[in-house]
Amino acid sequence: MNSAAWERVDELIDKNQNKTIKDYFAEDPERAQRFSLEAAGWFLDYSKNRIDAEMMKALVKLAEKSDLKAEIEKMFTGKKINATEDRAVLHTALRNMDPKAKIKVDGKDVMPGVRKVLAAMGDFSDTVRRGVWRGFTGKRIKYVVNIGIGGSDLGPVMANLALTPYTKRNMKFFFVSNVDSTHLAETLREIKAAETLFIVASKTFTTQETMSNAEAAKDWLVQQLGSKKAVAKHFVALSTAADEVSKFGIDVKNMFGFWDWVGGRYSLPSAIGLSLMIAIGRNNYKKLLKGYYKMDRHFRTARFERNMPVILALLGILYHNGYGAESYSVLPYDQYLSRFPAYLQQMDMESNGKCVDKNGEPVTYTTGPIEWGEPGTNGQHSFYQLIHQGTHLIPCDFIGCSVTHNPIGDLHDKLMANLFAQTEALAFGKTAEECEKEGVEKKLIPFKTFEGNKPTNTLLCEKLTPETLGALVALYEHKVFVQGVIWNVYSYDQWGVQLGKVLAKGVLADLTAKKPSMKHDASTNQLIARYRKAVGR
Ligand code: G6Q
Repeated sequence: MNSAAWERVDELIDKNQNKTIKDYFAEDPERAQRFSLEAAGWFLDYSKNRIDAEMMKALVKLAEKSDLKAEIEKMFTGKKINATEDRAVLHTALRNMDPKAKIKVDGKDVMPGVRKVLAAMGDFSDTVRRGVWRGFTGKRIKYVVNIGIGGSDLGPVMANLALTPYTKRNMKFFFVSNVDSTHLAETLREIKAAETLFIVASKTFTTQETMSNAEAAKDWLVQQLGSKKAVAKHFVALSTAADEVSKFGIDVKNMFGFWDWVGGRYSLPSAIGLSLMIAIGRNNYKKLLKGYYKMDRHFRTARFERNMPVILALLGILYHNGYGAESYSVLPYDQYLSRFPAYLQQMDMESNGKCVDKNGEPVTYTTGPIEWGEPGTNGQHSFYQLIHQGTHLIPCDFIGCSVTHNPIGDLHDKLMANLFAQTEALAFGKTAEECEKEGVEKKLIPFKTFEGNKPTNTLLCEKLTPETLGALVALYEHKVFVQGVIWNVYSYDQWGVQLGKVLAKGVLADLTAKKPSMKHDASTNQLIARYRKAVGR
């Protein structure tokens, strides 16, 4: 992190240490408008933060001194910024709607390939949705089961739920990820083999969980339909690994490809989105990409002072590095966005959960905040207490949509009233004097006083649509990117995840072998022995 630029931010934190968000509002009547902006269908009000114009200037300087502008261009133009894997990072190419766009990786334009796969996905999803694609026994497809994990699961799960109003209601969509057999078993109970399409989603097509579930699903299907030939009509693959796909037994003509420059957690707008495209149709899927693209363009072109992803990133860094806030919470006041915090968890924590910088040196500051959250108003009845009155500082992003898909009486007014009221209470709190005026008993005043001064951002869109969802995902993708640039870490590798993939193999051998090696530590050996005994080995 650029130390001179950071020092200035630190100085301002010291200078304003006795000022609260309330003070800032009292000082500047224009504050709400000054610290708000619109982009790609989203309105961001970030006025309820511990900032003033001077602090924003210092934060923008930090971005500039980190060469952010050049780094953004490197990403968009296909430079190999994922250096530890020697790969470009081009999820933005997947939703580039400019028909003339050319983006080269290793001298080759990637855009024709992107457009070709998108068209093939569109044609395929049309045939499934219209009942032209039939199962082995001639029945239409009614159930779609996406088998994948991590980046090959979380995006489709989140978006399928988020866009429920746009989904084909006479079809049912399932997502099997966990290698816990319960996940697959409970799904198989809900579906009929003759009417099911399994989508095996795996970039590498070697991930233990996905391949085990896919093999088990294949056995079940063959057994249910009585022929191996049924596989061709009930299995398709989403992958970068054609060899592995055909080894598994799926014809590569039923494979939708993508490329090594699409990271798992950024892969929703690639072939990995096929289950979503079948659910919402190719036109709505295009609108989703359009939303992504709008935010991409905003991010690439807006000056940092008016750049939504940059502002969110800088505010995050202010609290994380300046105030020691270890986590932040994302609180969607929209039931359809229930899985959005979980989706963001992977995007943020897998990307910036890094402790060495780009030179391989240990970082001297903290990186990678912990992201968590639940939809409102539910969270208000559980963990908000800690945000209001606990000892941790937890900056929050509140997300709301002005128009509901499901108007019932005044429920939506109440939902939004809660959202706005929470941000108000968090910022302004309640003083002892206010409690006294309300007639609170003297001995209870310390417990009923709210310090306030808790920072929040509020993101509002008119309605949750494919387009606004795409823009929202891109907003956070770019926020994470900016933070990675400022922390000078590689945001696009994930060696910790790779380690997990290897570790379990050695233990599995000891769980199942006739003569286990038992070469582990005493605790692990004990657990293995106990398990073996319980299952009779
Ligand atoms: C994502 C991660 C990880 C990955 C899964 C599944 O960025 O790399 O979550 O998506 O491990 O990998 P496959 O798609 O190769 O099965």
